[in-house]
Amino acid sequence: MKIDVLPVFGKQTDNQLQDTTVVVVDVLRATTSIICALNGGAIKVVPTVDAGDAVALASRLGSRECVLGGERGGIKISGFDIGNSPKEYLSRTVKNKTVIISTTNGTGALHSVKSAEKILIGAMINRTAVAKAASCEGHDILIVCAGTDGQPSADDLCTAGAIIDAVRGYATIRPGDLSDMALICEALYNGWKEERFDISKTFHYSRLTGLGFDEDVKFCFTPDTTETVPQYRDGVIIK
Ligand code: 3SL
Ligand code: MG
Repeated sequence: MKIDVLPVFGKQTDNQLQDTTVVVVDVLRATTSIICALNGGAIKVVPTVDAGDAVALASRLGSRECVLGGERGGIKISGFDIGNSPKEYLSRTVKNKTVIISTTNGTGALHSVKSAEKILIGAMINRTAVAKAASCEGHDILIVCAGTDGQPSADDLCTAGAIIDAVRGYATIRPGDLSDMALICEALYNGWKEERFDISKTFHYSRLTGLGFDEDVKFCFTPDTTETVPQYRDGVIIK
């Protein structure tokens, strides 16, 4: 089983998405929040790239049916019900509702791979569960990272490494199966786990703590707190 990591979405070829299980990662914070929405009882999550599309869909469905969530630059979009804190998505607000979410990078990453047959939602909180689900598919795995504003983001790369490390428990990985980027991500994860690499100094992580989201980043970087592995299909994310 070959494993590759795309450090920033958007550069994959259609070939790379064929016969491949795709895992989309935006650990800070979109994919973590999406997992939380489904754990919080949301019926489904609809990701949109454009905030205006999210608003239009929400007004079609009506406020009884849906919750409108999202951020730009980490801050809740004006007029939206909630921002992008995972804990907002675990709250009663989302129970039995359709969650419509638009975020700076994460929802773009999801849209960029929508032609793939199997798309799983990955984060640190479900790293072992998503690794197991991806391994069980028996195809090669491509981890697509959201990145931050078009640049690779250490938080996503570290999470990709955490997922690859967990895949080792479910599949045989032979020499040459991991791409250089996959090996780099795994090394980064091991550095973080062994406290040699301080993730809190990296750009997006420290931007979020600067905005007061210390609890969020701690939550997002606590491994294996859930077994939920959402799937993205036909524009909708379900458990
Ligand atoms: O980029 C995204 O999609 C967001 O998850 C970014 S933030 O963590 O909410 O700032
Ligand atoms: Mg991110």
